[in-house]
Amino acid sequence: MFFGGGQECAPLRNSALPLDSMNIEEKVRKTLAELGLGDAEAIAALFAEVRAAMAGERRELIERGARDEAERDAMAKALRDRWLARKNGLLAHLDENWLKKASPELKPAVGRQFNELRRAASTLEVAELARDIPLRSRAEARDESAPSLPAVDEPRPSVRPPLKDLTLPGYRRPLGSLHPITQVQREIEDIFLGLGFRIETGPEIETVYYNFDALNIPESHPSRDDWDTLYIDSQTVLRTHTSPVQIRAMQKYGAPLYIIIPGKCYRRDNPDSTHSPMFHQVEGLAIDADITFADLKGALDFFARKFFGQETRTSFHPSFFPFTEPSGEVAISCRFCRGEGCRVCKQSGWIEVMGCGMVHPEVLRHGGIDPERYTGWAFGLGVDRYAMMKYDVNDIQLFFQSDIRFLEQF
Ligand code: FA5
Repeated sequence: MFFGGGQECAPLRNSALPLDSMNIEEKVRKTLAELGLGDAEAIAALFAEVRAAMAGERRELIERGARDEAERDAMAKALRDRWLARKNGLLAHLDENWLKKASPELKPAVGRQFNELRRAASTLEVAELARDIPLRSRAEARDESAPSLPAVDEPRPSVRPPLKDLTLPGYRRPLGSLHPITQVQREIEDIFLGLGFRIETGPEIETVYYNFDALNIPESHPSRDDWDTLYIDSQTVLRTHTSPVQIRAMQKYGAPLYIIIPGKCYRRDNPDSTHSPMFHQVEGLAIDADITFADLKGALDFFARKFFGQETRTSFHPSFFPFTEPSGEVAISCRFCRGEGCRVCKQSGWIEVMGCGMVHPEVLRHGGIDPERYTGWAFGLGVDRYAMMKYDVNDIQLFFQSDIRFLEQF
């Protein structure tokens, strides 16, 4: 056999052997009293010896490897049985002679040690051993017949890894940083948190009802087209915007309500320098008694100055969204030419930064809020485009390519 003793425990021939000259098989067949061990320290040392023997035999098997799966499974079973077989395994003898026959004072200490040993012995289960014993390569297996190599059952010189120098310094793990999109998202959130808004989130896999119908987007609207939207089935989509969370939050909390909704959105947009099929939005929603378009303008002007700088001017243009009435687009004065006109703002002096409007009464109704009592405003912006403006990045794709040379700049 390749490890210390046979599969069966060798019968003990000489009961008067001194402790040092006995092997494990002999020791487990005697009681602790017969071994002359009467204190917890000596018992701990004895168990440590057993654990070391067990680990050594396991290591030997792994270093040796197996020619093929059949040999590997046989090796694993043999070692397992030697230690764990119910009838004649080493642990069974140990239980019988050391634990069961221990004196009442020593029993707790022996029990603790025995449990620890049993835990360690779980690494001798066949499946675990078979996983760890490597199969030698086919080429090596073919060469085994060559006279220069030791025969399978002959012990091979074991190759042990060099001892570690514990005084060497550890590996330094460089600290990472937040992704630029996350940084920008948090910056936007912070501004609105400071105004008393709270953060709300919703599912990215959304029903057609919340993504479209409840937002007053009719069946005939082009955004519902297969061409624009990623459908999971006829009633389920990857949300195309964060607006469905407006309805979910109205239904959950009622009015008054002041929330911002950050999150991922998905559209069937071909990737280019300003479009990605997955992108990020932050939605804002304020509902209360007597909310007017003046509140919307004031809040978004404050936000733009905070985010883009105090010198920033805002401009509101009419637009259309089915879920707001009236609807608008917000533009900010171009940061690069300060409104003079340049390549970035296409000579207009303005850059569009979000869609907004007063929440449509029909949408309030879908959210369970009485439009006669409450009014509200909402906006939606693209976080990725904000990050492009803030960091002067000219291609949105760079954010999603996980190129460390790009990301470590933020
Ligand atoms: C909307 O999605 C509306 N839900 C916004 C809204 C909310 C209006 C509340 C009124 C009230 P729009 O389709 O324009 O609107 O998208 C908003 C922003 O998302 C765009 O301005 C743009 O910055 C960003 N965006 C849209 N598609 C993409 C894309 N494929 N890649 C990157 N960003 C995108």
